[in-house]
Amino acid sequence: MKYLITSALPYANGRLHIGHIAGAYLPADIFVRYLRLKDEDVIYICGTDEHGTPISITADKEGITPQEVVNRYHQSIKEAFDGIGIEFDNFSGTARPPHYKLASEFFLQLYNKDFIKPKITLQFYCEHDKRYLPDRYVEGLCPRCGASNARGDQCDKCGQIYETTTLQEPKCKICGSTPVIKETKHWFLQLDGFRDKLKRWLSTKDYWKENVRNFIFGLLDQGLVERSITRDLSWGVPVPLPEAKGKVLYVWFDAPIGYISSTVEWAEKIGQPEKWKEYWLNPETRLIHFIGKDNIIFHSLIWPAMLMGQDKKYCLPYDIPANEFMNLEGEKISTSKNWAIWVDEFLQDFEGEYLRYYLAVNAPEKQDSDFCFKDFQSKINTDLNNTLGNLANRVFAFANKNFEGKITACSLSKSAKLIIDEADAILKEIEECYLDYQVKKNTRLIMDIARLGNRYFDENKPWAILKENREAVNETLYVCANLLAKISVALFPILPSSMLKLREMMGLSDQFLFNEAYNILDDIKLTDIKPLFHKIEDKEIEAQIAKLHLQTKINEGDKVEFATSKIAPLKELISYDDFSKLDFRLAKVLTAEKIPNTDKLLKLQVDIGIETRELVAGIAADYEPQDLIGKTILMLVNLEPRKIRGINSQGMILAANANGRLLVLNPDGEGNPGSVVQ
Ligand code: B3M
Ligand code: ZN
Repeated sequence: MKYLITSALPYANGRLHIGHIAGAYLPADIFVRYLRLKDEDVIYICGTDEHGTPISITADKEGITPQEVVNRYHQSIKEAFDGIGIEFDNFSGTARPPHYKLASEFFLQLYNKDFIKPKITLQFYCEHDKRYLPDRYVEGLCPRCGASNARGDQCDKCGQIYETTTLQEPKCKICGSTPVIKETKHWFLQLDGFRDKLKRWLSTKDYWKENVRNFIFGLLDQGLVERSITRDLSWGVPVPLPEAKGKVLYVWFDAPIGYISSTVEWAEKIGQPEKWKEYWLNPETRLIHFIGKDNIIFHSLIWPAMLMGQDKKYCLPYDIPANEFMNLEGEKISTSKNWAIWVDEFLQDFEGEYLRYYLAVNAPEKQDSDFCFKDFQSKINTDLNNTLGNLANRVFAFANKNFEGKITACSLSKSAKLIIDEADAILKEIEECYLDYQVKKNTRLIMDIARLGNRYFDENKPWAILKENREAVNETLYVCANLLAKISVALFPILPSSMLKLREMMGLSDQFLFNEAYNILDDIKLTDIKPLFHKIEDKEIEAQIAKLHLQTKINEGDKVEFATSKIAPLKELISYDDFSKLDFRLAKVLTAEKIPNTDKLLKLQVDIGIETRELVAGIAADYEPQDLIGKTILMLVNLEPRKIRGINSQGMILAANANGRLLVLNPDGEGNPGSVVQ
């Protein structure tokens, strides 16, 4: 059996954050590492997704070429993957010539079979910028769920894709004006032509994850509408038809073809240029796409249809284990608000394996999960240090001190045998979970083995019987060493480099298979014992939380400056009910001081009539503390408190942004603190 594993191709338009890793990359890397331990024939393929409007927009903004944007991010993304041990067999990119060739071939074969048809369509056009506005060049309200900031092609909130011109209240993203609708010619993939084949194929997928199945069957019920697969853009794979000058393939049409072109590149690199066919043109191949939930529709309907319409008999996806999302400190990760943990920055402060462990413990497998720094600290300290690290330390230290680092293989007593059997039973369960993408459960099961070892060590009290029964003590150490060896295999897919270190200390080979975890060890000679993990201190975590709040704050500041040359667009209507929830009051500033090491933040104490409040205000660029003391200002007093720079900020003072300068609002006359603003 051959496995062809892919992870969603990250857009070469930004850095990687933890949400990406948790959703599509770490789960795949773990799965691949497990398969390799089972001696399976597996390749792991990825690359950057180098087309699409956001890349053109970045290039326009920075005055560089899209290719330069791509080169920059391809490199930084690759480094981030290396830093956390995500190891692909090939990491390509979709702006390379062989990919263009293959994407054109895909288009033409579908076109020649009438699965792609042209149509005159209506498209947003900006009179000001004199250009069509594909996808993300336009923003508005989602026609399906009404969410704001919906993009031209897909809504982030409900995940639906739709025809751009159905977007409500559209705005040009370049200049902010309302675009007109104009005619243009585009090519459409006739998904309906694959209806029966798709349905038949999907009906065999009863083993898919429930979240994925539910999503697809919902889509099928809505009907298979034709999808526009070309765009009026200059960056992308040119539509391979003479009458389509100036148009390129839609990024989502060419991107999945990148899975194949990257495999072709891999085959060439290893000097066996035909080898990609053994995977892609083999009906038995288990093609598994690891993706985030927002990519389900493309991988489960459009991409399989594209494959079905080719002359070559490509294999179809065997499974699509899409994950849900990871939030951050209780809020949705947002790159635009800079509410994110960037992998490259995180790696400057913590070991990559700590991130792998926490993202595994907290994997968003069945529902959204939350990255919480305090919980991160607690999982690393409790599981890795106090449980696993402790077992290794105490066994190794004891053996070093009393047995010169030698643990001798011995026949096992009944009770010792029971421990080993229990661990082996857990190992079996771990194997099932790996195959079923249940990494989260596996972290718990592996810690169960470590806990078993700690308990056994405690119960046998080797320190108490050392003098009278060295053989019994050796047996205790030997059993624990066996448990550690099992863990070094079972945890390897999740923490490869720490587990290699553990094996090295125990003199075990770095070439091993999962089945060897069930073997009993020979004599052990410990070498170069070092702690496997170290604790994360409170202050390290506090610094991270403060950094997160500051980066999003600074980002807001940046945005304010950016928006000042124009009047900001009006927000959507709210109800009287919504308004009545806001509790605005007059407040009097009692004290004000700068928050050290920040440019924009002041700490204020204010009197709101019934009590004194402390809060952080981002107005230090425009106000000296002494200018504020004694002033009566307007304040929202029922905003949920938030910790900013270690201060519990309870409320928000109101200020107008006048051309980038913040003006604190005052009442027009005397008023007692606590007076209701209505
Ligand atoms: N570039 C990733 C995303 O939607 C997208 C995946 C393509 S996989 C073929 O964030
Ligand atoms: Zn415009």
